[in-house]
Amino acid sequence: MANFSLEGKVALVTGASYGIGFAIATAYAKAGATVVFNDIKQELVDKGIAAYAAEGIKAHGYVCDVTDEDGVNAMVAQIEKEVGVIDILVNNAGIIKRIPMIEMSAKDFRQVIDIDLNGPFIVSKAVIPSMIKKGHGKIINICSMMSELGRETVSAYAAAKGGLKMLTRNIASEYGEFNIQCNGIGPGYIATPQTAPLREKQADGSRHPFDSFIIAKTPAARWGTPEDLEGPAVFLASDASDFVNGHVLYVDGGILAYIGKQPQ
Ligand code: NAP
Ligand code: GCO
Repeated sequence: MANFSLEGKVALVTGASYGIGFAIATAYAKAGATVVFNDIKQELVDKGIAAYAAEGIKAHGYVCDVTDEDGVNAMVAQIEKEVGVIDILVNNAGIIKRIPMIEMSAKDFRQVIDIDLNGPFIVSKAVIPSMIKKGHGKIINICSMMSELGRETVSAYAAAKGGLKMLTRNIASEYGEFNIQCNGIGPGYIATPQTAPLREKQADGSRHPFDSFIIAKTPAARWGTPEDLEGPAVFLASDASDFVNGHVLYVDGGILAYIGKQPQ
């Protein structure tokens, strides 16, 4: 029988004070892992530690910006010293800027690419050497619908998440021989702070037009929740997925399979 346990494993989930990262890290703790997370502000790390404690989880939190290579290397060294070698890495930290492309500054475009694509490169590069020495490792990159689809105003984000899909495949290709599996999770539209602007009630109390659009585009006819990602994330972090490599598992309620409900 496949082993879904994470007992004895150290899992680093980036940007996991709240949102999707928090849900994944919480699921990992419940599967037996020791949870480590980072965020860019001490106050958020402190809030995250308290939130994990409220779930009965003793999480290890570090202040670190995933785009700062020296800072990431120092954090990984500190984790290895204080907690243990990282067995599971989830590259979750990410931002989005919703600006029409021809109105977006190169600075804004670069910032999204830096956090959403360079960040996963930097953190993966920092943890792989110890995974090679240990003889196993799991890297899970949080991709997106925008790894496959475009839409207005998210050019930088789609470019980053499309690149992250290919970085996932390349890490899988380059390090599979060391028993390191690198896969992606592609969440659909999930109710978190990142998508709150797309779900805001209108002045007349009606749904945001984008909210209605997503309901029509999703066979499950609902937004996803961070909890919907827990099972897929545990699977990809566990020994049960040791022969799954270079795959992006879309957890989208069926959006990518569906043309969308005919407007009534
Ligand atoms: P979120 O609520 O905005 O949380 C993002 C987290 O990343 C925050 O804790 C944030 O910390 C952290 N972060 C941002 N920049 C960072 C940096 N430079 N270094 C370290 N941490 C950083 O987002 P979410 O909805 O949970 O999304 C998490 C991941 O899932 C992202 O990669 C996102 O692109 C992806 N995703 C989300 C959805 C969705 O519908 N929500 C769907 C598909 C994919 P601060 O608060 O300090 O900025
Ligand atoms: C957007 C949303 C999406 C989600 C997610 C979908 O503005 O279209 O923020 O990009 O965050 O990435 O998978």
